[in-house]
Amino acid sequence: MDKLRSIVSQFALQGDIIDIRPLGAGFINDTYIVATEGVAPNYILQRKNHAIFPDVPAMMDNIARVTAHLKAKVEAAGGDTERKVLTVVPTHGGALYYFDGENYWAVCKFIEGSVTHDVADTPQLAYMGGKGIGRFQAMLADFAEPLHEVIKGFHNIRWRFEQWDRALAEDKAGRKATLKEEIEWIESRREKMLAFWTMVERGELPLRVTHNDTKLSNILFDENDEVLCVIDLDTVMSSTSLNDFGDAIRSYTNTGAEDDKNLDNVSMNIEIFKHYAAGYLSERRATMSATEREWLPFSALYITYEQVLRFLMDYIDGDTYYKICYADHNLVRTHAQYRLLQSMEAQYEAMRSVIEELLAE
Ligand code: ADP
Ligand code: GN1
Ligand code: MG
Repeated sequence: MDKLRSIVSQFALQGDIIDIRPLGAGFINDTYIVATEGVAPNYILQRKNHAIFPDVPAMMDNIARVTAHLKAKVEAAGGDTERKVLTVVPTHGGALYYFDGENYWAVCKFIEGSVTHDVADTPQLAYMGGKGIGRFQAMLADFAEPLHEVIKGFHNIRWRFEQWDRALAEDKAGRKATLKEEIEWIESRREKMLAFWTMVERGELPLRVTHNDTKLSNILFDENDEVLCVIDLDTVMSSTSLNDFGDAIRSYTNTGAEDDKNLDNVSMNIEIFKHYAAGYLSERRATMSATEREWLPFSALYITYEQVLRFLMDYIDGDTYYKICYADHNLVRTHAQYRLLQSMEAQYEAMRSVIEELLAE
């Protein structure tokens, strides 16, 4: 606590600190809420995962520029710039982060009266989430400056296969021999997934400013399920907007948990798919290319497949990337996400019909 206090004291905060407590259950960073006395704002303190984000200053530069752009948009529309966009709090010296010799830290304002959800249990919530991500992308459509690539090839399956081939060759944890079936899940779909990414490489799918981690818990809602703002901006980069759609579908439509041990719980809920897509298209429809529209349903398969690969690869590597809670956690996640992928594949034509109907409206 004293250590955290001394870190927080580097930042230009208002008010006296009462308490610093851990918050949330992200897989990557360590998040704390910093409570202050009286009317001063409360804050979020995060230890940014330097092993995963090799260039934290570049990442914070992306976040600062993107949030400045969003604030200008919200202000122009007469919205509340304190609640509808994340506010990064600099250090006393004006830096966007503090390096304590070992770790990188960053602070933003805590948005009061906000809630996050782990499960999209109502169609309304899915619709609102889709609208929130659609609006986020729409507001950033005229952001023309280049963004730093904070994690190399984040949703680039060609790069993921390079990592994958290396992981299999090295077999660091000696687990490969037990994973024949799971490895085949990946290999049997390799060409299909590469074909999708080839469209991005050829410019057939345009590059846009994207969030890249659009799971439900990365949106703050108000008490009426209206979206306040999109958070966890660490991975904001340039990519295909379809990744944000696909990753949200992976997260929202799952009838089970991402790490469900009971695979019977896991499937894709097509109703939730429909409502998320309706919300998303209400903001994005006019600005999407024909190719983007065509590949919306496939993006859900692509990102879910990528997630199966990433969890399995981390298991093969000996659990070095994702935080785990027990020994086989990454393998359990692999199986649960694979079950979701199978459910999406089984409902692929239904997803296509939903999108066609929505676009015909
Ligand atoms: P991680 O990268 O570890 O997922 P997040 O940035 O998503 O970290 O934050 C973790 C959780 O902390 C969020 O799901 C949300 O509940 C809460 N949180 C983060 N930032 C804010 C904020 N500015 N205001 C209110 N709650 C927040
Ligand atoms: C991580 O940071 P968090 O927990 O929101 C990961 C995502 C994965 C997700 C799986 C930087 O997201 O890519 O999809 O876990 N973020 C990073 O739940 O790797
Ligand atoms: Mg998060």
